[in-house]
Amino acid sequence: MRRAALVAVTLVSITALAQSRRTLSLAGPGWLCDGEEVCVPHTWNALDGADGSPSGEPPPKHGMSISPDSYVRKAARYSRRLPDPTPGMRQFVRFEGVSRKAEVYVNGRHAGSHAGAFTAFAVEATELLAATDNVLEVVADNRWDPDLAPLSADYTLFGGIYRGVQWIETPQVCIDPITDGALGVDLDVNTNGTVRAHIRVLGGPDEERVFTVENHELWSPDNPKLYEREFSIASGDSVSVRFGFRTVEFREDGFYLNGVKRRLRGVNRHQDAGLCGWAAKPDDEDRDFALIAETGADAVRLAHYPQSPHVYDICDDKGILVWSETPAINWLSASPKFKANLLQQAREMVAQHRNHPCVFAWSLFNEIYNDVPEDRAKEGWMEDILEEVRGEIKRMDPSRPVVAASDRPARRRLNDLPDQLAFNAYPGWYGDTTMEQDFANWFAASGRSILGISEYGAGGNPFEHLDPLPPGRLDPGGPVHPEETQVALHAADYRTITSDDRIWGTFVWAMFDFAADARREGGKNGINDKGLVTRDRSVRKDAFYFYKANWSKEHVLHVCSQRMPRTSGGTVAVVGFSNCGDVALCVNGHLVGSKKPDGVCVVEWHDVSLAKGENVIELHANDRVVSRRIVRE
Ligand code: ADA
Repeated sequence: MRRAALVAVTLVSITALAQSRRTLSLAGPGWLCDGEEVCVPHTWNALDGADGSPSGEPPPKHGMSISPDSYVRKAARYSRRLPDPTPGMRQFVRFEGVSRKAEVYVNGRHAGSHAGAFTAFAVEATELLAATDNVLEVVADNRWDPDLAPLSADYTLFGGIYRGVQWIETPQVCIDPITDGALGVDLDVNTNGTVRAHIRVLGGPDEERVFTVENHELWSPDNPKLYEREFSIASGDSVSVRFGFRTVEFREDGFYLNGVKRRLRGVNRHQDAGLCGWAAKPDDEDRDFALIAETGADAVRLAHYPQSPHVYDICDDKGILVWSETPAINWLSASPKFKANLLQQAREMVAQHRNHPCVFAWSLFNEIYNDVPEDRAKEGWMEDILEEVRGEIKRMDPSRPVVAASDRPARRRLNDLPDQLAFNAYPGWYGDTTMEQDFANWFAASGRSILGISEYGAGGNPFEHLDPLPPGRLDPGGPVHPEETQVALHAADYRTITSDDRIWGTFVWAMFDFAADARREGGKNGINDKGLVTRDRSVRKDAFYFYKANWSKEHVLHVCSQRMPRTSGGTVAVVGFSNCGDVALCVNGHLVGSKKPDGVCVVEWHDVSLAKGENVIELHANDRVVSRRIVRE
């Protein structure tokens, strides 16, 4: 009898040993959402999240209220069949992102919950499964919740199971897929070639591994060298992790990567990927980062929250440095539950993305300025919350600097929290200052020797044009956002930026137009149109070519206002960008003149005479590169 029992135990453990981890994607068809067949990733706001149709629905109680938005906020029930479990294995379901809260059920029994739209989480289903015909249900809820970050923002909070979902089967003793939604292996990578791995184990003690990679190369934008290692434990379970060797550091005079000073040339990206909203597929994200790489940018700010795991992988692959941000934006709440939620989301961000060499900094907040009336009297409470969040990030990852994006130079205690501070500024768009004046103000107020610019830019509708531009500032909330204004403000800002060595990095607001359902401006409701590329990714605006000319190694010659059909008054302004040396302007085949681009690759001619009817305006450089626009007078 005893012998029989021993054999049985041995057999079970041999079976477990023989069975390694099995991961299946649950994305694609096979899902119902409130009874309708859908494909996951899915959002129910793909159509209404950026249509800007006013509904008269009041804004959420403490939400930012540019004007009422009108996209559906609800709790929706998703369901699908699960694969049959393999006997003797443990089963988990991992969600890369459910907006904004999730309750998960297996065969009608509660399996877990998660609050926060931007980080992954996993639930264990093992004990809830039958041999076959198992049903997964997820209630996804994008309604406003006073205890859930963010409390306010201008971007649309699309609802749904909007990222990938995986079914994971492991041996009984397994690498922990639950804690903080991370993969269970934390690496400390040293540029001397040594890697320390901490493996979290469910059903057994955690394990440590130390190994050395000989003759390793450093990871950088110029050489995004990655290594991959599989970590196995005795039960047979294993997880593969990619990593890279690099150092990031801020000194008195700027940012250093691998000991070499580098001024970051960055853009901001929201995860809204055009017509699918937040329900982006890997191909959508590949396309976005191909466009970002085309500009020559070497950095991206993932505004204003952690984005999908694939995004971090792309940035590792392409050598794009990542500013990764918590969802603390605009409003905080003094409620303990809110603080707990923000801490949890910050913890998950660090735990899930810490192994990526692309991440150069964790960002603590964006534009914290407001308090709910009942909290207003409590002095310093927002700073207290953020100080705790900062402490948690530092405890988990002392190797990376903490940054933040401020728009309040006077809030010294808030601005002192991050290791490195950056400002959001819209000179000439929202304010009447110049970038020089903003710099003077920020440096004086912060007492810092270096600063970043986390946002700058202007609205630009590529189908709205003005020549000449009216004097003074346009109404940013008004119906006209001419493409020419966007170009003029970017060029002016960038001239100032490049002439000041104290700026460690800059991030254009934004790479792509994005859903902001409450906005009614710029001739197209429901979007924030400060992108360099339209929301559907079909039009690279003129400002895109401004950065491409400045940053890319490719030859760029671009004449602006190509979509301006006509003008009047007998003359036109011609603005172009060139990184190919002198530029000649020809109108209807006649040479008007030749110019050297200025320090930010701009050439411009004012009051260029036109003939009646159609005029062909060409820029020439190096005999061969020509850019052309046609305008009717
Ligand atoms: C702020 C905010 C961004 C963006 C921007 C704008 O700076 O941080 O989220 O919305 O304003 O376009 O107005």
